[in-house]
Amino acid sequence: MTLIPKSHPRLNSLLIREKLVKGFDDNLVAKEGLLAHGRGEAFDYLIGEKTSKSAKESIKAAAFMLKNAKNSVISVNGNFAALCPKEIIQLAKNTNSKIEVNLFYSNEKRKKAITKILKKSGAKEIFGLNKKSSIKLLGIDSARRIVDKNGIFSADVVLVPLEDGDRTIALKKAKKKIITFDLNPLSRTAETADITIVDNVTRAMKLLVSESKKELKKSSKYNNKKNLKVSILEINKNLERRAKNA
Ligand code: PTJ
Repeated sequence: MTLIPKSHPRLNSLLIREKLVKGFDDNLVAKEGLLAHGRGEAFDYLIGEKTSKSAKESIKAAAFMLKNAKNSVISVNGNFAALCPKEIIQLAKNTNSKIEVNLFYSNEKRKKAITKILKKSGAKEIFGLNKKSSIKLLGIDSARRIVDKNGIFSADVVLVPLEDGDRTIALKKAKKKIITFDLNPLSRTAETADITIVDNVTRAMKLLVSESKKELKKSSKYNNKKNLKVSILEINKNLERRAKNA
């Protein structure tokens, strides 16, 4: 671990990066996951490295959707497992959701490492590991097409963090409601999901966990397209402010 001075203005961001690099060393994160994180960091910089108003709205709507689902599933990839293992378990408990490991760059070594950290954090049952209950989802070329019959395949709501666009589109075609975390409000996943939380998954998961403990009322006003527009405008505002002070 690198020694980061506590007074560093971007301390949190650097600590998140360290977590991800450790996740790579521990076989949780794919090489490509490091690149994806770098892209995320750039967008986080643009949103000001804090949870925006529009992201808070999405978090509320996501908590409601997960709590009111018949069969919700939290899909876990390498980056998500490395960054938020405890929050994944807490969210699954609060919303009665299943947990399924589903990887873009799938390999058994990474699956084992991810399962281990989830179990260490308190997971009892993890889907996506048993080949006997796996089934192919139509419309996806990557390893992500292999899903669990009793998990993602039969879910009505799926939380897919840091996702590639193809699977989000395929899951939508399979009539599932999709919630995603994506710092990039312009990505295909962000545009396709029913609820896009434009925030760093490390901040947003903590808020989603506490929101999911509350008695919630449906937010009838929530509209993902409008919300995405607001998050782009929030970035714009942030940049204008920076330009004025430059
Ligand atoms: O573990 P695997 O094999 O399933 O692979 C996972 C990755 C992330 C490598 C894979 O899903 C991938 O390549 O994803 P993409 O297409 O790079 O998309 C990742 C999206 O997540 C990008 O839009 C990033 O901006 C965004 N992102 C990266 N880090 C964060 C993030 N969003 C929220 N919080 C982050 N910390």
